[in-house]
Amino acid sequence: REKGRLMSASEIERTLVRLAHEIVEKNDGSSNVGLVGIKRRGVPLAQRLGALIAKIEKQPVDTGVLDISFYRDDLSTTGVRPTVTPGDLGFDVTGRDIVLMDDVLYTGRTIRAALDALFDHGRPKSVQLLVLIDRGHRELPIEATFVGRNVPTSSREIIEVKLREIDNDEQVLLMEL
Ligand code: 3GP
Ligand code: 5GP
Ligand code: MG
Repeated sequence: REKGRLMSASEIERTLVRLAHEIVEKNDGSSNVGLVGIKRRGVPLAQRLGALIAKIEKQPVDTGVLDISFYRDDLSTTGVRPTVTPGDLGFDVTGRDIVLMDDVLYTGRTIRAALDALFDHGRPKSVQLLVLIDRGHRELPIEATFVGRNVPTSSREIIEVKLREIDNDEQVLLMEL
């Protein structure tokens, strides 16, 4: 059941423009920055932010992909445990200031697994985290460096992130089970 729209297409676009400027500001430009999108919806976010930063700084930005699959884990409260499948990331992360990106931050388990995967690929100089939506309910000491929107949720609520590259639709909805 839909409870409301959190972001329209133009709000998503403006938020990404703001986040691109925040990344450039924090990293004193973009020359050592590398963007890494996590699995499905983190990937178009990384590509779009890469294009926005390239436009601001007038130089291309390395952009890569981390592939993460979910396997059952009966010990975890959600019934799934994020596990990482190795593969080519797209560029060498060693010595770089890496900005990991995902659509929604929830318990933090995906990010924990993504950090493991990232360090299997090399040794970054620093790792920052960007999420479009932080919905709270962390189960690990993980926080995002850059946040599109903080949305306090109940555990029965779900954020539906729709991106045109994947969903043929572009908006963020708050749903209730
Ligand atoms: P995405 O990462 O491509 O956006 O986790 C697998 C997919 O299920 C994710 O796709 C995510 O969008 C979607 N999803 C929606 N609600 C939840 C949720 O509460 N937990 C998890 N783990 N995934 C969810
Ligand atoms: P975590 O590992 O932090 O619990 O969950 C983060 C991952 O699960 C993200 O990759 C995200 O796609 C997915 N996720 C968790 N909760 C939600 C939600 O409410 N909506 C969406 N779209 N994805 C979610
Ligand atoms: Mg995701």
